[in-house]
Amino acid sequence: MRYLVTGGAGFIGSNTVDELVSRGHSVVVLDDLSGGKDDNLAEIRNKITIIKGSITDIEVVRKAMHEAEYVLHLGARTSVPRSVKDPLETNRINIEGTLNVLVAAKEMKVKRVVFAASSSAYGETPTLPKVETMQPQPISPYGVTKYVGELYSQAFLKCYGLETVSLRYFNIFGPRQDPSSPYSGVLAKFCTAFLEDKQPVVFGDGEQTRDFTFVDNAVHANLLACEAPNVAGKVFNVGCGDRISLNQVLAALRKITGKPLEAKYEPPREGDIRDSQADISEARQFLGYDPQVGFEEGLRITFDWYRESQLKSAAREAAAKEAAAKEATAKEPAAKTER
Ligand code: UD2
Repeated sequence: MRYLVTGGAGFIGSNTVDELVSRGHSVVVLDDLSGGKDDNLAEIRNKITIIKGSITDIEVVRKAMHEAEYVLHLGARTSVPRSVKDPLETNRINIEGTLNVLVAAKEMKVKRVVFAASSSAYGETPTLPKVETMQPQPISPYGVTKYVGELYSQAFLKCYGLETVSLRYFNIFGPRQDPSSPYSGVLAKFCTAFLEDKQPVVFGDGEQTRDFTFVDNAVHANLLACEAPNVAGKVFNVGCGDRISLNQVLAALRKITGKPLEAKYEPPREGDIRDSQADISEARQFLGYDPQVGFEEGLRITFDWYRESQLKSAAREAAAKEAAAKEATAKEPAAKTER
């Protein structure tokens, strides 16, 4: 099978591409590397086609989609606070970009588009857990764009017969989630804070809760959503069905690392939701989805991954310094002779 993965060099995208490749599929990645990294695909670069370009350019999207049977549309501008700061940019990438993907998919008659939707669509609806039949009430520009993506996906099924499935991811975390931006996901931030013995920053009182979901579960759902029968036009929650507070996350990290780090508490962020928890019965029933890795195990794997990657980059830096020093010494006699 041939898959196009938009945002395939990103966090969830590259983990999905790894799995597709390991199952022997042919994969094209479309990514403008604004959030994604070439490095995320380093180990499989020779096995896939990478097109550097943006989903906001429909010609690029058409080219990338050539002969694709399935499209996993994961390319997006993530982050609630970033969308609050720059709603136009989030709108352009998440709504116009999604529309381009859908238009191209309709033209190319792809079998199905799986759209990366978000739990942020629910907004501050008071009921927990969140069920897909609840009326979405997004409270941030980001949440609005993700919900509009679902609506467009459903409209394309109705108007053009294009099969689409939307997956509302609930706070996905794991290896390759970028910790370096002020807009990075909280678990990436917390893990690296513990590694570097820095105080983790908590926005609010830390009692807000999320259904933190390890990335393998999202990958598992992505692949199921491509092939499950009778799901066109549907929306599914992808989470674990649990609710964990930031203070509980910090306690778990203290346990894993043995470090008694205390958090620094700052005012809550605009657009933030208080609580989030998925009801995953629909995904279980229609997709055959079942969370593969629980929160604590996922957190351990993730923390170990950040530690390993820090060690690797320190080793790379040391090797580069050594090489530079050797080169300088090798040039020295020549420089002396010239004088
Ligand atoms: C939203 C979506 C999520 C995904 C994501 C993409 C919800 C419930 N979830 O995640 O499914 O689409 O957007 O970006 O809408 N925080 C800190 N310290 C930090 C960073 C964050 O305390 O250093 C807090 C933050 O204020 C929030 C919580 O941690 O209360 C989670 O923040 P996040 O940015 O990791 O994810 P969130 O929930 O906005």
